[in-house]
Amino acid sequence: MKKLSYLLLLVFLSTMTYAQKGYTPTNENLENREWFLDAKFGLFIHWGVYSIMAGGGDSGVAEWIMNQKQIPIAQYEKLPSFFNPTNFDPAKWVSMVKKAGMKYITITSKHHDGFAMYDSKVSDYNIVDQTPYGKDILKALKEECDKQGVKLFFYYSQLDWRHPDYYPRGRTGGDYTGRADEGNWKDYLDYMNAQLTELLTNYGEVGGIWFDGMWDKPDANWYLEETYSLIHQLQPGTLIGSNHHKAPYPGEDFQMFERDLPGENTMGFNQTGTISELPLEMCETMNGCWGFNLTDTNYKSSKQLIQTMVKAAGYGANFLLNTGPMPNGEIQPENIDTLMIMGQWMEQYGESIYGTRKGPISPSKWGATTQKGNTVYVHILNLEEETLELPSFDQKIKSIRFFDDDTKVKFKKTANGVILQLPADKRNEVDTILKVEI
Ligand code: H79
Repeated sequence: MKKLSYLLLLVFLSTMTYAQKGYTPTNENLENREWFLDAKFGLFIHWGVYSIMAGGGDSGVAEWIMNQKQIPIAQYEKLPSFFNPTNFDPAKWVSMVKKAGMKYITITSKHHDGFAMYDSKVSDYNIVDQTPYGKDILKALKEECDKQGVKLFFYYSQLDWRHPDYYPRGRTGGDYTGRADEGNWKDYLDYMNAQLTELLTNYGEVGGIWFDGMWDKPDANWYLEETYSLIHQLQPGTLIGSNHHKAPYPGEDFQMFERDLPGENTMGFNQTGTISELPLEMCETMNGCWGFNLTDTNYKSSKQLIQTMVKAAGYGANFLLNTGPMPNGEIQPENIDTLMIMGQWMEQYGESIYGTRKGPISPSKWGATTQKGNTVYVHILNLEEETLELPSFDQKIKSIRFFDDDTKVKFKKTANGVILQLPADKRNEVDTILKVEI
């Protein structure tokens, strides 16, 4: 009887626990969170067999092409045999990342199409078994990252348009895929956990796991408890984040925002207004696509991207900027140009971004603030007037100087704070940075 009630309790607990309850991050994990907070700038990489399609002439299509063009699995499966990125040079990629001032890379290990970009033993639907290239690009990239001191995170899609056991189906990957109307959800989760185990066992230290796709089946039981504790058991230091567009669940180590600054919802799917106390990250595209698209030339300017990065830093959030490498293994030249400009900016102004935390004044239309110790950096991004009134800080202001030439900023105390004099000839087109000592 006792045994039965214990069993019932276990069953009850396993259906009720939705995430890693009572999760206490290890010291190593907390240290990695601090590292993450300091790092501020990373490269997101969306690369898969969809890259070959290059959007198919549709500027709004890339890694979603299978679903958007309703390509059955039986046809989509032909793609891997065309994937042969002979110009892939991980040393070049990582050097570019370093020159851009980025501290980490997050790369797609498996996207929604279910194709593994690494040597997976639990599924032969992977780059080693199915492509003429035949090599594990994650392994090569990780080796180079280790050499050059860049951390590597793995994106992993929980959603899968190909696996038969991803059933009942979610909002996407429907009948067109050609799968039978049956499947065992727990078997799918076992498969996913087995792939995650490979990623956390065969590639040395993994910076983090970047989950995506839970929104496809928002009401399913994802048994996050099992997945999150598995990951933290394998590598306690690995940071878990999930792009479920909701407030973080226990077991997650950072919170992410897709193509929106924290708290904003211009995309329509970042429904949660909750900004948690966890480290934050915003991801953004350089044009309108994540994967490589041949016709989407709607590139954001380096000025726009720098300003978004600065605003993200004003929220304390990292900026994870995406590129979709071409099927030949090279990074799009337009993206390299942008990254090099951002890298030059970071070389000059990185002091006001790296290692900072959000500043005393929340980001608003005119700009943002960041802080490191007794220095507050005021970033003026968008201001026509030659004066700016700042609310008073908690601490007394000792001095205010222009970052660019170290000259003093004239300011007047008011009832509410200070009014700064910002003459036009002292202004910087991208970001006028003031160094405030408190
Ligand atoms: O990997 C990139 C994208 O492929 C993936 N996340 C980034 C990092 C991504 N997939 N979808 N989205 C981003 C946008 C989400 C749209 C949604 Fe919906 C709106 C999900 C739920 C509501 C569209 C409509 C999909 C389901 C219903």
